Amino acid sequence: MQTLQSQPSPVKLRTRVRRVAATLTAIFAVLFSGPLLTQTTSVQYVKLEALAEMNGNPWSSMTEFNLLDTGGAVIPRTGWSVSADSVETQAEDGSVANAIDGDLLTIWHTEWSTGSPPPPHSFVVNLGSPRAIGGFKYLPPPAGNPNGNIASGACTPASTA
Ligand SMILES: [Ca+2]
Repeated sequence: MQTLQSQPSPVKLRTRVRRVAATLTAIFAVLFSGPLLTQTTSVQYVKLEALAEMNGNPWSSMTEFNLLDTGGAVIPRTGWSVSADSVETQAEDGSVANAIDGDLLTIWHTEWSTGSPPPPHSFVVNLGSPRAIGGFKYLPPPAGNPNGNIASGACTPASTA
């Protein structure tokens, strides 16, 4: 009787990818996260502005984006809407909503197949209603394809989308 035990099922592979991604989350979240540059009591819109990519490419991308409350806890993303200055829609699904879907296998990516607009790139969150924000966490694209990994930028309250 043959056995295929050495062949991981797609489900197992997906779980492994998620474990690796979760580990990377802990590492990279430290590299680019922090308090909002301008402290305010309550904001409805927050803008992440990407100024440079780690390899000098014109793109920006991210796997997940979170905001923290003033105690450092992750704020639930229920009711959020997000927008960006550029989104790749032709060669891959680089939808901006991919950055807040909780899926480590989906990313927001700026346009690259029919043009590559240069930075700065902006990613704006509308929280739906004002609330106190203490910081943010940026999860870059998976290590296997670091295109768009934001090397420098700023996260600030924004007045509108
Ligand atoms: Ca995602």
